Amino acid sequence: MIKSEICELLGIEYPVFQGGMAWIADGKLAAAVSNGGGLGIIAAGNGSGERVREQIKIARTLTDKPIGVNIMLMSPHADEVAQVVIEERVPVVTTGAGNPSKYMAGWKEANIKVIPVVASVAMAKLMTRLGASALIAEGGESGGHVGELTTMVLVPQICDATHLPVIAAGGIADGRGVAAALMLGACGVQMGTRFLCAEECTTIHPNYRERILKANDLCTMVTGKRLGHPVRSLRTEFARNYAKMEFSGMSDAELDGKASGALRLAVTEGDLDKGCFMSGQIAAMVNKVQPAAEIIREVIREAEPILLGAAAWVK
Ligand code: TUI
Repeated sequence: MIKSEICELLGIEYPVFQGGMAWIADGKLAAAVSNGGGLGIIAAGNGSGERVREQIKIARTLTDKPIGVNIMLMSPHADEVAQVVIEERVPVVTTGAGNPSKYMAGWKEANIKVIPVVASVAMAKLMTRLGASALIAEGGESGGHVGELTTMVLVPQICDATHLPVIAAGGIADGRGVAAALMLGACGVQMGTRFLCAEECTTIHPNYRERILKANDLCTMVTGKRLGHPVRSLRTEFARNYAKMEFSGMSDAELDGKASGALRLAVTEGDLDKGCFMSGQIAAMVNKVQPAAEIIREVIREAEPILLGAAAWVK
C-alpha cells in the first residue's frame, strides 16, 4: 500500500490523479477514477460553465468519492467555470495553462482545495504564497499544453521551492514512473495519457485510442512554440503540416487560428488530417484498454516492490 499526505488531505485511497484532459475527461471518467481510489478530474477545457455543471452532476450520480475540476485558464469561459465550482461545492480544483491568482481568494473562502499546475519555480512560490493546498509539477513530457522543463528537472526544484505536497506529472505511465516521482520528492502522480485507454474514457473517437495503442517512442512532437502556446501531440499529418507552417514565411496572424478546433476534431471525429491528437511521450507504454480502477491498482502494485527494493542500492 502506498500512502502519502495527499491521500489524507483529499480523502483518497491512492496518490494518483487523472489529468484534466480538455474535451476528454468528463464526469464518467472522473467518477471511475475516484471510485478506483484515485482523484478523478473533470476537464472544463473550453466548455461553458453550464457544461461543467452538467458533468459535475453526472459524476455525482456515479460516485460519492471526492472529484476535482480542472480549469483551463486560457478558456474564454474560465471566469464562469471558476464560479460554478464554488456554487457546486467542488472539493478540489486544479488549474492549467496560466496563472490562477485572481481566483485564489474566492476559492479558498469556499473551502476549495486549490492545486495549480506549475511549470516553473516562480509560479510555485507565488501559488504557495496565495494559499494553494498542493502543487502539480508538470514536465514537458506530458501531452497538451507544455512548459519548458522536463519532469526530472522540474519536480525536485518545485519540491525545494515549497512546503506544500507536490504531485508529479508528465512522462508517468507505470509503477516505475510512480516510484521515480516519489524518489524526486513528489508525494503523488498525475497521469493523463494512460487514462486515455481507460475503459470508461468513452469520449474519444476509436481512431484516437488506436493511435495511442499503436504509438512508438518517437511518436509525439511539440508544435505552437512560435505563438507561445506549445502543445505536445501525436506526430500526425496535422502536426507535421502545422510545424511546416511555423517555419514558413506565414505571418503570425495567419498562423493563429490554424490549430483552432483541432483538438475537438481529434476527439470527436478522429480526423487524422485535421485533428490534434494531444498525447504525452509515454504513449508507447500504453498498450491495453482496461478499467480505470485497474490502471490505478496496477501502477501502485508495480511501484511497491521497486520502492521496497530501493535500499539495496545503498552498500
Ligand atoms: O494545461 C495543461 N495542458 C493542456 S490545456 C489544453 S487545452 C488547449 N487546447 C488548445 C490549445 C492549447 C491548450 C491541453 N493541454 N497543462 C497544465 C500546464 N500548465 N502545463 C503548463 C502549464 C503552465 C504554464 C504556464 C502553468 C502556468 C503557467 O504560467 C504562466 C504564467 O502565466 O506566468
